Order: sequence, then structure tokens, then C-alpha cells
Amino acid sequence: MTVPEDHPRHASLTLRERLTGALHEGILAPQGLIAHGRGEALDYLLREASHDFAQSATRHAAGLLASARWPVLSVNGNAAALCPKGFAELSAALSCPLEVNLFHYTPERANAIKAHLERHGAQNVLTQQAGSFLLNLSSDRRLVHPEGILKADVVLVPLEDGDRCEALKANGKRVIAIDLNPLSRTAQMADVSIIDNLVRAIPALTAGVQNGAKPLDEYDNPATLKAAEKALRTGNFT
Ligand code: PTJ
Repeated sequence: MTVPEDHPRHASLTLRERLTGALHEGILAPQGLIAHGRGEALDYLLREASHDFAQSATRHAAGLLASARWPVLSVNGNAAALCPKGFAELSAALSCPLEVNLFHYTPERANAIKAHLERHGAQNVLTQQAGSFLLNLSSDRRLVHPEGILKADVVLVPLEDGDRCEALKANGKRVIAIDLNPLSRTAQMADVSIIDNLVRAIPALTAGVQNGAKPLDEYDNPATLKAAEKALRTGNFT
């Protein structure tokens, strides 16, 4: 459906349309709708805004990505459905690959996501390559590409909850997570956790990279997580 421009929840309803469309195109896992609902609820509590704790994490993350030896942007079904052009632009700004990495993996869906990203301008999209595995991980997120996640020193992990962040760290990588839930395992384990909606965080990262962002001299991720949790629990954003 076309969401009326003057609807008070236009932006949110448009994202829902993007996701349901992506489900029908074989890009989104059905479970992705449940994940999105959780994110929507948290974003509602954050008043759908990027707060100080998100902005400083984003600045630091942009600096880390820009100064990385081999940055890689991991993309799952939700990320591809919500923000395909944004990922293409961030990948171009960093001259780095996007890599499709899925929890609910099928080769058909990985290829559909790659084609979707390319339709939105992405130039360098990797999928898993036979025989390449991330160690210490038993889910299908272990399937990687040797010129992508396997070789990366810094990996951007958007919107997932679970086992992979720990495995990436055990494999010596720095992890930047984007997750609206500061209590998720991924957010807790990452080096930098951007507690913000992916659709705001990705363009902000691109702007940071284009404006020559450098890593902050001092950055405290546990403090970021604490500030975000406090804001969510109290509704106080000062
Ligand atoms: O495409 P696949 O097969 O790799 O599957 C992707 C999903 C998202 C289904 C899978 O990774 C999953 O089940 O994730 P979870 O465990 O539901 O975790 C998703 C996390 O992302 C939760 O902490 C949500 O709060 C958060 N989240 C949801 N929407 C957004 C978000 N964070 C940032 N921006 C969003 N738009």
C-alpha cells in the first residue's frame, strides 16, 4: 500500500511496507518481522531520535571504520530490506565490501539480498564462499568470504542478537554493533554499540566518514550502554 504522506506515523509505516515487501521478495526472513517489532517498540521509547549516547558512538565508529585496514559491513535480511541504498553509500564512502551474512541462511536468500543491494547501487557485495568459516561459531553465520569478514579487522554488525559478536571478537576483530537494545548480547559484547535505529545510524556513519571522522581519544562503551539503558528505563534523555 502507499502510506498517506500526512499520516502521523508515515515514517514508521513506510518501514513496515519495506519489510513486508522484502518478505514477499525472499529477502527478509519471516522472523525478521518479529525482530523489527522489538526494535520498533524500543525506538518508540527512544522517541525515534538519535541521542547523545548514539551520536558519540557513531562518531567513534565512523573513525574506526575510516582508519581500519580492512573494514567490512555485514548485511542480513532486515538490514538489506530497511536500508539498501544507505549500505551501498557507506560501502562506497569506505571503499569496502558488503558481505551478506545470515542467521536463517539459504543460498537463494543470500543471492536475492546481493541482487537487491546491487539494484540499489552497491558495487562490491560478497556472499559466503565454500570452505570459508568463522571459527568458534556453530550457526550459519559462520559461513563467510575469505576477502570479507574472514580478512576484516573491523566489522560492522547491524541488527542481530546472538552468538556471532563473541566469535568475531575471539577471531581478533573489532566489532561495531547497531542495535536498539542495549541489553542484547551483541550490544554487550561489541567494542562500539550504536544504540539507535539502523535507518538513522547508517546515513550518520556515512556522513561521518565523508567528513573525515577520526576515532575519539576516549570512548567508553560500557558507559554508552548504561546511558542508553537509563534513558530507556526512565524516559529521561538529558
Ligand atoms: O536475515 P537473518 O536470517 O540473518 O535474520 C535476521 C534476524 C534479525 C531475524 C536475526 O538476526 C534475529 O533473530 O535477530 P534478533 O535476535 O531478533 O535481534 C535483533 C535485534 O535488533 C534486537 O535487539 C532488536 O531490538 C534490534 N533491532 C530491530 N530493529 C532494529 C534494531 N536495531 C536497530 N535498528 C532497527 N531498525
